[in-house]
Amino acid sequence: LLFCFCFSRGDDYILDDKSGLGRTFDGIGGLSGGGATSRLLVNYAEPYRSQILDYLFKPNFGASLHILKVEIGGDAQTTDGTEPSHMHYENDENYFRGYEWWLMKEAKKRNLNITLIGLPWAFPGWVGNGNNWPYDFPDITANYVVSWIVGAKQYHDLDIHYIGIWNERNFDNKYIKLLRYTLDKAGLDKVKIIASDNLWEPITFSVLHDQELSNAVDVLGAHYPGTTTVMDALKTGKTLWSSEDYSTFNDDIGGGCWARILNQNYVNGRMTATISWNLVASYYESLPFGRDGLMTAQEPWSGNYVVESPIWITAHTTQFTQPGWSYLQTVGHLKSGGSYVALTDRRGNLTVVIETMTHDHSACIRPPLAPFTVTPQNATFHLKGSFVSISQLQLWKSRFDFKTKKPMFFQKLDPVKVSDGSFTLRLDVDEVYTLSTITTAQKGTHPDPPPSAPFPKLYEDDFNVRNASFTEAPHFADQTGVFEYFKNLTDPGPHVYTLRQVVTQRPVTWVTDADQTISVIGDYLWQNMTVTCDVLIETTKTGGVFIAARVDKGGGNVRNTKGIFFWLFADGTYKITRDIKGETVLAKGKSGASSDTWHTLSLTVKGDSATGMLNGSPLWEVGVVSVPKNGWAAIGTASFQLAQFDNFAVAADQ
Ligand code: 147
Ligand code: CA
Repeated sequence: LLFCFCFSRGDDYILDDKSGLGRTFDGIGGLSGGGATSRLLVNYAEPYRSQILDYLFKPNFGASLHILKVEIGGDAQTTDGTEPSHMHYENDENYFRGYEWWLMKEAKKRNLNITLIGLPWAFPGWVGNGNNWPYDFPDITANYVVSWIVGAKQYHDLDIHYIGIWNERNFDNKYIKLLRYTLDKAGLDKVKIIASDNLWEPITFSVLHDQELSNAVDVLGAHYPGTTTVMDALKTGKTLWSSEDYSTFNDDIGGGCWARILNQNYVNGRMTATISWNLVASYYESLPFGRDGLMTAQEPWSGNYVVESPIWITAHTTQFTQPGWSYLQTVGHLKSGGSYVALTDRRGNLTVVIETMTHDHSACIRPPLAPFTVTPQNATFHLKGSFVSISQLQLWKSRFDFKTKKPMFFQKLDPVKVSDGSFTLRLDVDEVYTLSTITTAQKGTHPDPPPSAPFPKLYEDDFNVRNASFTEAPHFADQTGVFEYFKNLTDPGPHVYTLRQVVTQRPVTWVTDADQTISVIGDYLWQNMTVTCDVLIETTKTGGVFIAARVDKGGGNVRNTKGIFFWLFADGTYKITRDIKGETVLAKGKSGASSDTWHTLSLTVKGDSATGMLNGSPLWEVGVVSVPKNGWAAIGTASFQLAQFDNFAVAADQ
């Protein structure tokens, strides 16, 4: 009898607000960019594109995110591509480039209260005045960033709530203070500053030792904090965020990582916001960090997308609490492993989120996860203080099932009856529970999207788009430089609408961009293919462009890209190389080509050989060593120079 009695009760946990509350909750978010992580999303046809956005942002539907953080495009490679700047050149301003404006508006359409954040990874070259450094002329950098915030309001009616410094790179105290001053002067005193989107140190040290800097900084944002902070960060009294986190392959272990850190970033590190890199995996999966998003939408050509487990794990928190709620002081670890957090709106509502993720099913990409054990347990929660008279709580459950691979996510169960102010739960391992007085949560669904399909084997684009909704042509993923739709006002006809590479100076980079520009497209598994494109070199003498096949790298590795590159130069020569650097030359010769006149290039790669044509006539033929075996098609330029492309076509064999 005694045995049964002990067994029915669990370990005891108190949920109480009598001795005050914990920190204010700031929300859960997703990060678009750093870089080009939403590139393919914009090319989805309706209704699929709206469905994806619903799963991300619609309240009481899916992830129902509270925060959207975006990259401020800097024309440079920032992980999975480049994003365009609103100021390519010093005298240039355009607030309609790229897709982050559109994304912010779509997010806000669904959730008027969404918190918006901007952060630069890279800057156009002129911001550094020729140096690969944004702080030599801090006034230029501050004005550049503030222009982006002003443009967001002026052209899109978007209020940016937080602004960052320089992603995972050095900060400069003088610059941060100047940014604060410049914001205030522009009437943007409500825009808060996050610093420094890197580690807890040295920003914490600087804030502790410099009162003026401390006054300028509102939030200490750390990346991949491993759920912990440092004593000095707590000592600053500042709001603490995990301003970039997750970056884990979005299978169920990725979902487990997300479940664990969403709770434990507060339990262990007192962080009141967590932002996922990335929001949605909408970039070619063979680029770096493939599928590291809350869900996957990497096939605009098929319309297929996948709502992955992190979406429903997010819902466990986001649908039951809002920015402005408070954590209770009574949060913590469970006796047999796992954690619980509790939040209140201070008007009687209560939300409890419990996770029991095991070590091996919740490891994130970084940092390494120290061993711990989780075993099944009973947990009894005692409601005290304002919560004492709550009689029932809504109950939602996710169960990762790594054994039978039949997981179940975000399922509504019968409400839990609270008797004598307490309730007991039987917790198995690898589960997530939400208990809440909030009754509005829903597991949203849209009809299944079309089935997955590879990139079409025959693909062409004449770029003849009169009123493009986006500046970039579908499916081209810029890896160095920026390729935009362009209108040639003086062209007699065939090439009025083209695609143009527009970055003319090496940016202040985040990783090492190539010395050439390149945009990739197609299927990474392609081997044999014919790539055809009309090209216009705009730079006399030193100008040059290429088309390429079997292009094997992008992202931070773009400098080391290999493939088969067919180059045409303004000096009347051509070259075939095995690399973007142009070092391994397979053939070269005279072409008779020059700048300012259109040429048609065609490149066919089959097995171990390749052939090329210029203006419809065979120009060269080589036996190519079959490395790389496969890769994307690509276009590009020989340096940061203007050039145009038209009537792109690719025909792949397999
Ligand atoms: C972050 C970047 O901020 C993102 O743009 C994206 O590249 C993401 C991919 O995981 O990572 O950068 C980091 C790169 C390396 C480390 C941490 C963050 N690291 O080695 O600890
Ligand atoms: Ca055209």
